[in-house]
Amino acid sequence: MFKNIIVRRPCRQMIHGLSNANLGQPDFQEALLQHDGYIDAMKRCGVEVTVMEEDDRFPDSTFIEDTAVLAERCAVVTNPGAASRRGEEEKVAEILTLFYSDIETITSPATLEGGDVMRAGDHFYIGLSQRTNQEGARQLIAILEKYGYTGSMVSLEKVLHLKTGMSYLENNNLLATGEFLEKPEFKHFNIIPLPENEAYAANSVWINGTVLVPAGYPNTLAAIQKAGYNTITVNVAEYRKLDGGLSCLSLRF
Ligand code: CIR
Repeated sequence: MFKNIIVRRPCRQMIHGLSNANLGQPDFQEALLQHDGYIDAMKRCGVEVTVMEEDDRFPDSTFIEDTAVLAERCAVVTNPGAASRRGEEEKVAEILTLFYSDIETITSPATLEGGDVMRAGDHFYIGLSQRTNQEGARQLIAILEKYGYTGSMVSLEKVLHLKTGMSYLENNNLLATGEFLEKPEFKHFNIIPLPENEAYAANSVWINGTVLVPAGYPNTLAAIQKAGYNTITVNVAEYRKLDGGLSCLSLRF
């Protein structure tokens, strides 16, 4: 169960964030409203929400998930792989001292972004992507093992981050699409497959028994409900324009 969520308000510069989506520039005012909606949805799941102020130095800083990997027994501040995102993690590390006494860090030449880390029980899958290198995964696994967790690497072919294409919904249920439908390391999960035209919704988020699903993906919503979950739909269309999904917008612990 999660007790806390940390989010970071989008900054005006967000419209210049990194993107390969080809969906046009996000509308800042609309993005602020959608962020309000995201926070409300989180609160409905019974968590305490800490809202960090925006930081115009970093257009992508609202995608706070990439800056840390958090669990009950450890907190790890990452070293983002995208050059324009280096430094986002510093303010996050400060906030984390309110919640954790010891904070570990990923250090160069290692790079790692939290979007590449998917937890299932006490095991952490780490995607090797354009943003997370082998050394990043190696450092994270070594840290996790110190605290009694395990980790393994997953090769990625097409997606930005591991969780762009899959989400663990607890109870052995794994939402997956594309390249992840066939990977042998995930075969033991009960896979809820999503069609290519709803691939964006593979990034949904389990919070204390409820699954937050991006608005506009009816087949995904129905499949998650059929698997027995309460759901809340959240409109994050402006963030999709920057390749960001639901999970990217928060740290959950
Ligand atoms: C980026 O390319 O870094 C941002 N525009 C999107 C980050 C999305 N984060 C995530 O999937 N965890």
